[in-house]
Amino acid sequence: MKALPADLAAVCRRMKTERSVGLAVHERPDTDALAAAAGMLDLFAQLGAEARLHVDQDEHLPLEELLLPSGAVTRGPPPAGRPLYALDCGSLERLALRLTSWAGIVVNIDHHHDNTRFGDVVYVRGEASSTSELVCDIARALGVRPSRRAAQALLAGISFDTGHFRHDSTSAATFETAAWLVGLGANVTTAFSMLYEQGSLEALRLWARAVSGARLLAGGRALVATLRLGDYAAVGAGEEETEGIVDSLRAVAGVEIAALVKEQSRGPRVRVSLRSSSCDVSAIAALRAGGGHRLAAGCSCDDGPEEVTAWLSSELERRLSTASC
Ligand SMILES: [Mn+2]
Repeated sequence: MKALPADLAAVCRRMKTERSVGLAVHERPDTDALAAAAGMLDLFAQLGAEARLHVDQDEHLPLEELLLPSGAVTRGPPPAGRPLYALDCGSLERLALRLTSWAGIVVNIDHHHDNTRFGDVVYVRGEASSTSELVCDIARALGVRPSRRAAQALLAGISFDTGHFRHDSTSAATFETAAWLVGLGANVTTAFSMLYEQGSLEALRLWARAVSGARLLAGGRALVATLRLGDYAAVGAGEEETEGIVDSLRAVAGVEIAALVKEQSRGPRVRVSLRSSSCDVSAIAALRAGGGHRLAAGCSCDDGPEEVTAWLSSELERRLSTASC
């Protein structure tokens, strides 16, 4: 048998000794983060350890009932000193828990290339499709087969982070992992429907408003749309119903960078989502203290939507006027 990579072996060793752990995910957790948590909850249950997912009081957990077993979430931090498993989170400051340090052991399992490598045990693979895929690697290394329910969640996590197996992070290993999950009872159609076919008519109308107002920049190499509070109100959509809009903009022929500027009524005044087919947009997000992946990143700030759109437009014009971005 091939020897396990040292970092993967270290995570497995640590997990086998646990009796009671806390899991945590990044703020505003997405399907991959929650699916990774669902997978880890299942692995710990099978290892005979008690595990719970801890998030702040006000965090919204999308698809919670579908992804997570009931009663698995605690609002607030774990008891002091308990091992904390951070999932799909680039830094300790971005956790969906107000912690800046943790007295207990921290285990960092993630696939963000800009992960700060925080924690005592670090299993980070910047090239992996998703944290859900990494949890599957851990399961196989442990010799544990996820339950059918956990397998379904993990498949959804991989589907979400790869845009259903189309982003460039989708590797042969990703397909092998998906095949393994299907073998454990997960269903691809169920995953697709859960993630991509539950939109509301209001969300579709919001998409139409964003698309119709989008502006081409840099000779057609960038496309930027802005949603203001009045846009959500006009169609009756929620502020979170913007999933997929920026990807549609990016899919236009010739567009190398797409951006969606979203005004918000709570939290930071504006959030920006960036997508690219070739350029490192995490570098643009970093200019406003954001981050993410090379081809999919985001940032937020308290300036108004017009100011942010103007700043972003000139930044994109400047970057795309040079030969490479
Ligand atoms: Mn992820």
